[in-house]
Amino acid sequence: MTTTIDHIESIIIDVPTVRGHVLSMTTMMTQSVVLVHIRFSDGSEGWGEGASIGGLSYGPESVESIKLAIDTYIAPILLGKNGDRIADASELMSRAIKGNHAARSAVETALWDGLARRLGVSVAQLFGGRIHDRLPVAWTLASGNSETDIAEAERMIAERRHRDFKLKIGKRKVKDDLAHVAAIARAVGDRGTLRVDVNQAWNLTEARYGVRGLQEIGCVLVEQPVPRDQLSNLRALSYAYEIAIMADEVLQGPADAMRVAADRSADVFAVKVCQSGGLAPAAQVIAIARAAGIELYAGTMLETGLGTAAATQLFATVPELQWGTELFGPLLLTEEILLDPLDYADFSVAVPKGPGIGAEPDPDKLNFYRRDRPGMLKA
Ligand code: MUC
Ligand code: MG
Repeated sequence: MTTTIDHIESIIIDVPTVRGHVLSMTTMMTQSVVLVHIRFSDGSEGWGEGASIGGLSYGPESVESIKLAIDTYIAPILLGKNGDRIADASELMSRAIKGNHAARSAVETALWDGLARRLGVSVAQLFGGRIHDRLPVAWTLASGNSETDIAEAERMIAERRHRDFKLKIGKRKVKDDLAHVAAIARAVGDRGTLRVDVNQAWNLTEARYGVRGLQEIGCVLVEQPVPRDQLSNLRALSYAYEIAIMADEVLQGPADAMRVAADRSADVFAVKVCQSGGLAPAAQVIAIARAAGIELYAGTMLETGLGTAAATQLFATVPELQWGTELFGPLLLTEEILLDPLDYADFSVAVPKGPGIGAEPDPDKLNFYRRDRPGMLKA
């Protein structure tokens, strides 16, 4: 009997962060995400998540637009369709909906979760089977203050939670950012590695000065130093310096991955499930990188444990993640929303065993944090 997609619900939740997360384009005090719940005709269920960062300051999608795309455009074309035929559903979505990768990704993930649960296997199993049981996890230092960041790094190293640190820079003058990175580099020494994410904030002149300075400090990688539409500037930096240049915002799925790989405009890809348009498109981005000899890093849109669990399922199947992962999203939030939280220890996260993505939300937490919580609308 065919298992059809019977019901698709999208829920915006807003969860406070453990501290202000200062990025070049905004400061986050809360992370908002969209959770997608699909019910199938045989009674099975699937969960997915779509996220953005700082409203519309990071990219073209916000949680409000993700929800609207799902409710108004995606759900109507998928309801009644065969839930086991994810390739078909994905093709329907990409023909009817341009862009909106996080929205499509949230639904696609819920379809994979549902299918894997029905088969009694993990999503990793559907992507070829896990190679890794645990994945290394970096942490982002982004309090906006060097001393606070150093204290945070010390704590993370002492707790054996993280030893690879990504510093968010690009908001201050380049020379002030270099002083900030140098202070943290001196404190961390060879107990960890430092990378920076500029979130597109530099022009080419700033980037040349900044990347050279970062290289001299001993920082090992610079993420998306220039705007996403300036591919030739990204390429100029990749060829001019030894320090690794990583593409993030420029990678909005396999077609972009192909463009960046074609003339090797970056040394490393930050692969994000949401930004790629789903687990299968992210797998294609990974395949393009591997074919081009571009190194890999599992990026995050600061998803809750749900989206993070889904991402671990895919990245567990990748032979080599040369730069590890930053799948720390749930740790940035004041509250864990999963029934069974992800296991972070020994500088790594365990890939949940499944079935499905191996995670589901705690209904009480969901009810508490949902934006449309009864009583909240009238307040
Ligand atoms: C980004 O641009 O990579 C990932 C980690 C973090 O702290 O922010 C995000 C966004
Ligand atoms: Mg980034």
